[in-house]
Amino acid sequence: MRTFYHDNLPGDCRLPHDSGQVLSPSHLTQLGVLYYNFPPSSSTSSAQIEDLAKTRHYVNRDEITVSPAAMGSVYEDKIKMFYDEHMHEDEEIRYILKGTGYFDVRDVQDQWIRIEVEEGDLLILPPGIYHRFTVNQDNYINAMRLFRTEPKWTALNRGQDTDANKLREEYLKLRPQ
Ligand code: KMT
Ligand code: NI
Repeated sequence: MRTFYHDNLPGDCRLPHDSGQVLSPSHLTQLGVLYYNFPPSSSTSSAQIEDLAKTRHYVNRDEITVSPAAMGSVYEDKIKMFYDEHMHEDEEIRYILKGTGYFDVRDVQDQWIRIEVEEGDLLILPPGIYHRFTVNQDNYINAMRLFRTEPKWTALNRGQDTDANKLREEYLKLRPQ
């Protein structure tokens, strides 16, 4: 995983958009973003995933592949959808099994922080944080999604409604200003 400020320049979201301003993991901790690395090739990884799932009460999981081969004609639409800024009322947990991608999250100044994820990275975004996702120019990521019995993963696109969202307000209360 590598974390840096997005350059905010126009152009395909799949480009690196690396401003050159690298950020330390503590920046993510401040925002309530948690990060682990469990290499899929390591013999201890699956037990560590089970542990985490148990502690955080994730009882279900599935797998998603974002690629033109897996998604066919809806691929470009999906890419656009994942990249619409939004929040969720539940945590968003992604364990990267293969491939690479970028999760962008808003910092306290509302600037985009880009988190480059690769195989073995596990990212937990807290409920209420504004974020978006894209693959990079390799156009391939395969990830495990963990969830509780009733996942509230509906993407709520940023607007007046989400600014007044209870989970969003709770998130802001927890986050240092
Ligand atoms: C999401 O919620 O943005 C996704 O599931 C994207 C694919 S997971 C890396
Ligand atoms: Ni999301």
